[in-house]
Amino acid sequence: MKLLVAIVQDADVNFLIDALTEEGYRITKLSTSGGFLKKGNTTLLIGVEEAKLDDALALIEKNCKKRNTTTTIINPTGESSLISSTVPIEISVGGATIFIIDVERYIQL
Ligand code: 2BA
Repeated sequence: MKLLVAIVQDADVNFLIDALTEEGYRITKLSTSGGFLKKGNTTLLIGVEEAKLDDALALIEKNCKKRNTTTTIINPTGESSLISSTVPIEISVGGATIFIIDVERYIQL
């Protein structure tokens, strides 16, 4: 068995959970925040049999979209204007960041 730790955008999570549960996957949903943007996102824990791993990854890929957003960072040139020493940057977030971990044992008591 594998444990997928999937970090997804809040905008995608309900569609993704519906798609996964319809196919019989079991999920734990955690409310999390990204360290860079410091905005909410969602982390899903999904235990899957190895034979179903590729199907689960395909569902995540299908339901999680890339989106562009703008944030500000400290001006890397060190030049500060009178108005602000931060500069806007555009970044692409998602579809999903996924860690795939070997599960040593899976027990339900
Ligand atoms: P955040 O840390 O809020 O990052 C949001 C997006 O900001 C990232 O999208 C990436 O495009 C950009 N970004 C992150 N760190 C950056 C940096 N040091 N410099 C420039 N741009 C940066 P994604 O890569 O799609 O990541 C989305 C979320 O997935 C992240 O939210 C974080 O919560 C999680 N994540 C991504 N990679 C991770 C990792 N290696 N370990 C733990 N969590 C990770």
